[in-house]
Amino acid sequence: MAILKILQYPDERLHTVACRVDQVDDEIRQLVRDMAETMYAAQGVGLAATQVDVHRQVIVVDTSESKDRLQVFINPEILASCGEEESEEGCLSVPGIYEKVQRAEKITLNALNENGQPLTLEAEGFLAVCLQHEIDHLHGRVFVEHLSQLKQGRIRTKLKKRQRENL
Ligand code: GNR
Ligand code: NI
Repeated sequence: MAILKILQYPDERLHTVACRVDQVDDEIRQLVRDMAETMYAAQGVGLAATQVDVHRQVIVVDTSESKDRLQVFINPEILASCGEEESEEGCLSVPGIYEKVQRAEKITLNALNENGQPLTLEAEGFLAVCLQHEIDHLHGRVFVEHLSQLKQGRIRTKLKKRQRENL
């Protein structure tokens, strides 16, 4: 197991589009384990492979209170979505920034689990928000890109400044 380095916005690599996984093998399962360890260590509720600079369609999520309900989604695809809901989001790649984002309220999603078995899931509430946030990462989109250009510019400046100071 290993804790992986999480890319920080505005790192250009966060805009890479992830490739589909054509075989769920031991290498992918190792990635899943490392991503889970990294997510729990960072106290996140989800993590996309893009955030650890691996550009494959792999997501881990755990929205449980007890942090013992890991969910793995490989090649996730949103089949249907309905409703609209606005909620405050944060991101491990954009530390300290919390902003309201509009998302679908309910989604139906298709994916493979860590054993390569297909699954279909209907999600709503916080899980639906997280899954949409993570799938965005796989498409090279960070949540701040749902905000106005003005806000994006401010966040960029703030994080660049902070990263300079931490050198
Ligand atoms: O830890 C996280 N919390 C969170 C809160 C509201 C909406 C989405 C998220 S996902 C985030 C972890 C992360 O950055 N995943 O990509
Ligand atoms: Ni994120």
